[in-house]
Amino acid sequence: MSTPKKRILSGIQPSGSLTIGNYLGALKQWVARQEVYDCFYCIVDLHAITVPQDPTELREKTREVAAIFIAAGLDPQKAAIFVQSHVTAHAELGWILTCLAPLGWLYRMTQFKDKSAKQAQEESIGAGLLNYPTLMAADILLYQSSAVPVGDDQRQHLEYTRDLAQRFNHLYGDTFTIPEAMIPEIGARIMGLDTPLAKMSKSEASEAHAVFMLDAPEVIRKKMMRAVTDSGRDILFSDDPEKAGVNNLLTIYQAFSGKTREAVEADFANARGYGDLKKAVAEITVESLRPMQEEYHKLIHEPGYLDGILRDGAAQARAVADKTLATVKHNIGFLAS
Ligand code: AQP
Repeated sequence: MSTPKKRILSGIQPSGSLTIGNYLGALKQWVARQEVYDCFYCIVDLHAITVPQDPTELREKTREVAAIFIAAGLDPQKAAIFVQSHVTAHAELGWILTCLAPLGWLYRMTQFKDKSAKQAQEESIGAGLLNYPTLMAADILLYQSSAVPVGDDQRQHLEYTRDLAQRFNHLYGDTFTIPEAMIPEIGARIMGLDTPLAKMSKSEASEAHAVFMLDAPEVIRKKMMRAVTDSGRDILFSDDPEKAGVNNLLTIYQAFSGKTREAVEADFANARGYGDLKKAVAEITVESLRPMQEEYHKLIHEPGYLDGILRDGAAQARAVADKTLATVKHNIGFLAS
């Protein structure tokens, strides 16, 4: 008898255009995992509204992200691809877990500190921003996921999810699978091109900050050539904060090429300076994104096809999520409807 596949879940916010950070840290490994795991991948629109979003743009971005998922290689036959708000169990379990979540745990979250610091006034910080990790815990726990493929920035939220699940299981009996973080060895934290000590983020305003998956080749080249480096010449991997820019470029090159660190450094042993490095990173990025961009530009003109995938994905997701939610409701003492 064959053992059932382990389940994984992950999501990306439609809060802007996807960056190569989102691709290398998350999407690329999602594609690789779909052969081996029972996969649920969602576009987390409920998370996106934790900071202000324009309604028209949010709708467009949600479809754009769906098209990028498919263009990058996610296969709706192998993975359930859906929009978070289409499965109401996420919001319901999110509320139930909110009632269990200690405020102290939430105030400690780095993402909350970073994102709330960017809001001009305290009154404009939504409570949703503070509660973000609780909704993320609900996303993961609804599917009884054993692992969550994410970038390094989500490590703390994963720890929080595990703590909250253990708290629930302790209070109400074994209900949730305790999930593990699944962080890629290479590309788990791509840094901003203009701020190599901060992670690349899709909602950062500066044009020099991120390479987007849909950027045209000339735009990618321009951004890479402007990337912040240092006054040295050594093209080697390094943990020295001074060398963070060069390290980031080498990491991008390594993640796209699939080469070892030694092979990457060997590729640049005879380079005449950082200009050669930047050119090579730009070219490998352009060539790696090219097939995905071509596929994307076909798919985005087929909204009916994309919406069909999202509808089917939501139905598959509901079948699993509603079952967990029913158990949760029973265990905490809600009267059955
Ligand atoms: N720079 C990054 N390097 C590696 N992985 C990254 N991820 C995000 N940025 C990097 C991973 O992408 C997945 C989806 O992230 P998200 O959309 O939920 O939000 P985020 O982590 O907050 O990403 P952004 O791009 O910074 O979005 P905004 O600016 O809207 O907040 C996650 O697995 C994440 O680890």
